[in-house]
Amino acid sequence: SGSVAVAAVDLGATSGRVVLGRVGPDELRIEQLARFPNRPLRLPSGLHTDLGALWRGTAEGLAAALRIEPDLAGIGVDSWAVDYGLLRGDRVLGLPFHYRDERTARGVEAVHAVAPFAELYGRNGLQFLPFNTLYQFAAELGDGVLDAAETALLIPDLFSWMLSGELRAERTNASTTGLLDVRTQQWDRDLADRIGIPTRLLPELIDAGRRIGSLRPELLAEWGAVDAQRPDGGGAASGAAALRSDRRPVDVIAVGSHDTASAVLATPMEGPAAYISCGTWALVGVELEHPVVTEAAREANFTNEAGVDGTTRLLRNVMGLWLLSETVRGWEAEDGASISLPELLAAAAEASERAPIFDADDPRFLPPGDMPTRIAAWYEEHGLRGPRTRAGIARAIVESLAAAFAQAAHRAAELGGTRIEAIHLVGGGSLNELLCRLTADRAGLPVIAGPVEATAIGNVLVQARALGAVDADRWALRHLVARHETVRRYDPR
Ligand code: LRH
Repeated sequence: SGSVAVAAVDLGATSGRVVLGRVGPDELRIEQLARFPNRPLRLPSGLHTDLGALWRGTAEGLAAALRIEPDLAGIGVDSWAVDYGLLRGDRVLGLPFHYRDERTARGVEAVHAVAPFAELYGRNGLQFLPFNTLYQFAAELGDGVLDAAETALLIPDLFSWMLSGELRAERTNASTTGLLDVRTQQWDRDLADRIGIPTRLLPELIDAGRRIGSLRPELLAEWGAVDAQRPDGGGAASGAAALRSDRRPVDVIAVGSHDTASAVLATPMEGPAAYISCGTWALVGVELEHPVVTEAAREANFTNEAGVDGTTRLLRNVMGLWLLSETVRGWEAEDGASISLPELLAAAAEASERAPIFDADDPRFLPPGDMPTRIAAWYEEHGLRGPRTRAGIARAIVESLAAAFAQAAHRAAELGGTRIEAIHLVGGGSLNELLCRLTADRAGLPVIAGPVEATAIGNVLVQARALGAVDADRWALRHLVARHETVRRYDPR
């Protein structure tokens, strides 16, 4: 049929998943095979990512993929941006830091002392976010660990290496480090040198759609891919799927490894539109052919991230569902019982208590911890009466997010010199009806919500195209998404 089966490993801020995708010229089917929590670890050194838990979940998901689809042709990995693991030879040096770890403040100071933000923006085109990789590196300078490392790999590159043994830096995610030149799309070694970041840490760059390597044979063997012909294979006896000894290797393929790059690729835009990729973060912007590195864009703190196929995402990070999830997490701890999000949102939709909106992007909301208290403090400092009830607080959060979304979408269009007729909202946030409705109302534009799994779909599509199962530019890929996924439209009132 010309269709191909591939597995997407999609690691998000709160959970990771492995998705099996089947793609052909008129086929796009995805099936979630594994979902596992991603919970940061608070250690003496700070906040870290639980690499072991993510690898175990990935391994179990990929083993399931190989069981269901012995002809699995490709694996692609995407995740949140900016974070990295350090390698010396084939050893991972400790657990990656989590970008919400507050050590980065040190790094910001150190970097800006050498290269002020205005200069950085001219070189890397990135909005200021205190956790951009270059600040994280700078915060680690002097504690000896970077000195011991030979290579730094962003999280998806780290997983691709664990899968294939190959060291590469996929470009869309490399563009979030602050060390990629926004014009040449090459490492800015000169900048790294000036900050004191060893340039040997920066691996060879690779574009989405290129093959990284093959799945290591020992993993293929371990994940149930037993050769039934071999007497010790035990394929039939153990019930494991038997793989032919002439089995083609499984390709590990570079996808838009920055989750936002994959999500935007699979956003079913068909005309002039803005997108909001809304999960823990909300990334609000427009897709362009070229970066916009102007003073206006810098002052509005808009970023130019690299997209699949050489595109630019001119966007802003808005705090996203983090505000809500961290609030709920606090209440749950207080109650010692879990809270139903749909019920909370229903109460928020009906809430009689209406507070003014607050600045969802205030940096105080970045670290984990007591969110309602921080929100209350914001209102107090601004001489405003904040919400008191839980429904009222949830309403204020959603209302404030919607306002920030609407503003960022219009601003992106203005800065990018494009028109927008609709806003596409993809990711987990697309299930939040109140958020979609309020965004449409505030923006005065229709919001088209879905697909929820845009990131995994974007991952799968790039692999399928690399393997020759579809021959399509990004608009044709989006059209495939539009034909096979259902979306929901919210018209502004
Ligand atoms: C969204 C995301 C975002 C980054 C943040 C660290 O998951 O990749 O684009 O800014 O995580």
